[in-house]
Amino acid sequence: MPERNLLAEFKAGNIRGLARAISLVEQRDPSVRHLLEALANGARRPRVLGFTGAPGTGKSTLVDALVGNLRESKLRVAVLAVDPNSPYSGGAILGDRIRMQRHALDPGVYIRSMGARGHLGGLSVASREAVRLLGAFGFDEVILETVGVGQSELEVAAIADTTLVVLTPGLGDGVQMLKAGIMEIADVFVVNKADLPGAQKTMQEIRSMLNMGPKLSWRAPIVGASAIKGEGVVEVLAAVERHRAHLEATGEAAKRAEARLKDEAADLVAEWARAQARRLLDHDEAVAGRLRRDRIPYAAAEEILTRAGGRLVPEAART
Ligand SMILES: Nc1nc2c(ncn2[C@@H]2O[C@H](COP(=O)(O)OP(=O)(O)OP(=O)(O)O)[C@@H](O)[C@H]2O)c(=O)[nH]1
Ligand SMILES: [Mg+2]
Repeated sequence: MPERNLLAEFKAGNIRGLARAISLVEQRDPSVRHLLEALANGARRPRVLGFTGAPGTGKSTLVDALVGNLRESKLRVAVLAVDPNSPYSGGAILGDRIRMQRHALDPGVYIRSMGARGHLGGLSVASREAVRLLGAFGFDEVILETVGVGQSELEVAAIADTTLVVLTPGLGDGVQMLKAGIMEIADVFVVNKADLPGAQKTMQEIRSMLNMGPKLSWRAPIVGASAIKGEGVVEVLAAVERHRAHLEATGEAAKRAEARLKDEAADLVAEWARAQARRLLDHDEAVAGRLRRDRIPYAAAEEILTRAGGRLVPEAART
């Protein structure tokens, strides 16, 4: 049984086992479930930092600097660069999106890219499972980097404990440069490339926007940084620590953990149900025939759910 070998490799701390497991997650291989269940006992959830922002704002450069900093505190760090524009990558490094090669030889650092295109759950289901695997493998911190396109920021925010939105000076006309929904998901704003002109103005604009918004118990700090010069990195980490302390102190951490688990369960149901629906629609004459006759999907959809009878797990997962 391949997954039993995988479990052994995993428990032995073999990084190739981890890489293989994440590839299975990417491919949505049902056997991963057994591995995750076997590893669940006593596994700690790592702390998850989400980095999002427009292309080229310097997320990877910043993450690279942060990793260096976290390593000085002896924390084991995994970086998951999720690219919503790429098809599932099978672990290949996506072009030059990952600028963290200097950590390549450090066994306390694991860097991995994942494509999310062509997967119906977006980046959510697979990234959550990858986070679980990384935690079970012993990483203390998982950094999730994703380009802010489509729904990806919201998806990152749903997975991360702390979400950092990375902006740069002069990206556009102030208020307009912030996509709808960003104010709500940002736990920390980073204005990177502060070595370029206009950083103060951008920070001021974000501040005004925050002032216009509702009063929240956590006011997202705005940190200026120049990742390329290594400036502001300590301040970014300090803001993250303050946010974490706030989550703990207010009981928000536990609430978010529960909400995340619910999201995860609901997303799995959706994924399994969709797979089951496709299978029946494509291969089951009764269901397909009903759809052809009705010319409207409701009764067929209901029949699929009834037929599933609580067994939506893909066939292969039951072996
Ligand atoms: N001037 C300046 N340039 C920077 C800074 N940080 C990053 N850059 C440059 O900005 C470009 C993009 O950096 P990345 O770190 O790849 O940006 P990214 O946000 O990860 O990019 P994507 O993953 O493609 O969205 C590179 O040429 C970096 O050298 C900075 O603090 N100042
Ligand atoms: Mg990048």
